[in-house]
Amino acid sequence: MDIESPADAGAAAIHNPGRQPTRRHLKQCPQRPDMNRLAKAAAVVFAVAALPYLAFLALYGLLRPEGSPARKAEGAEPTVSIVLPTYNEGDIVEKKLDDLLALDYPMAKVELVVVDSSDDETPDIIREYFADREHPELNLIEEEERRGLAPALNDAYAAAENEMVVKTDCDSYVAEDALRVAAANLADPDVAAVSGTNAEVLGGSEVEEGYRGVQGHVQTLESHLDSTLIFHGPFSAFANDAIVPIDPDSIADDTELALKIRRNGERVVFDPAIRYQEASHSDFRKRRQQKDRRGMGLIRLLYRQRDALGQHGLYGWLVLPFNWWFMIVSPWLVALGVGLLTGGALVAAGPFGLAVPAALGAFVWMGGRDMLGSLQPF
Ligand SMILES: Nc1nc2c(ncn2[C@@H]2O[C@H](COP(=O)(O)OP(=O)(O)O)[C@@H](O)[C@H]2O)c(=O)[nH]1
Ligand SMILES: [Mg+2]
Repeated sequence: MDIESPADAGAAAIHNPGRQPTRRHLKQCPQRPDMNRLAKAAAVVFAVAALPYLAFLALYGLLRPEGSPARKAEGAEPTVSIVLPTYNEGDIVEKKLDDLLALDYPMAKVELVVVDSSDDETPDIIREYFADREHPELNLIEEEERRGLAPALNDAYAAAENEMVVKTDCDSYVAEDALRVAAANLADPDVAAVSGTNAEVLGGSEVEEGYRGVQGHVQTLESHLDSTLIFHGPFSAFANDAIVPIDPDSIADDTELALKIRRNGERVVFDPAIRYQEASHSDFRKRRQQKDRRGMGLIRLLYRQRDALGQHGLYGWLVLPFNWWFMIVSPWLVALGVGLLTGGALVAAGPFGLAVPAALGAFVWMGGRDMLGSLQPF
């Protein structure tokens, strides 16, 4: 962009009273190199940040993956251990038990392993609920004191005796056919773990198989390439003989277990036909804290398991690098790009240049409050 200096403007006005810039004048005008360079650098940084996403999109278009990649065996009916960790869930645990007992599965083949660290009436409610029930069998592990979710889960997994182990959170509800669909996936000898999708409606045939969200598409593609990374707290199913202990301080417990199983050589996949509903905090601040904690847990897990990069086939060559890019690298690149763009805008427009970070701040603020409509996935 050509901008004249005051001295140039004076000279041009003398030779060219109509103040039309001459060709010579245009050529000689000094540039504002800083702004140009900053804007160009920002464009390059944004383009680099976007590249892996575009590559992933292209791969998706090429492969058009649908559903689970497992060779599913409909009718598979292994014995099942449902693992339910509870911490002060007195208000909702009964509804959760109702939900589990309503699952379409022979309850004689199911045991429920509850690991409880509560100091409220949760364990009493559970004991009373099962007092006159024969099935499913209850194994209630009561912790003396709360040590955190990961050690509690390790104990519950060690106690689980059946072939398929399903981990579920107390504040979530699972579609009636979820155990059957999970069992069909695990019947594939190459697959040792499967997770599902957060669905708007449970149990209705009006719900399509496919999950419309971006994450569902990404996890479907990852699974078809090899295995997916993220496993979800409301429903994750594992082959019992594939389970290994997770780090006692793990925050991303379900994902960590799946990742370790993949590292041991078996596939861990996503099936959009497994549906659950997760209650989210109505309080914005709590929801934000929950998302931040989960995000930090995943980032820490990726970092701790960084030696898996480049190992284990396409999982270590594509899936893990993509998640590194998504969660760790590209956010910093975007921040750098915004910084450069803001610098350029400040040079060009003075204080008005602050409109750039202000617009981005508003976008992030609205995104945090689910106010972006169809732009929300961004
Ligand atoms: N046994 C046990 N269960 C826990 C502990 N902390 C959380 N939970 C349970 O783990 C599940 C997931 O916890 P939640 O607070 O919903 O995690 P979030 O969904 O990630 O915010 C719930 O069923 C909790 O009751 C703990 O320290 N010990
Ligand atoms: Mg929860």
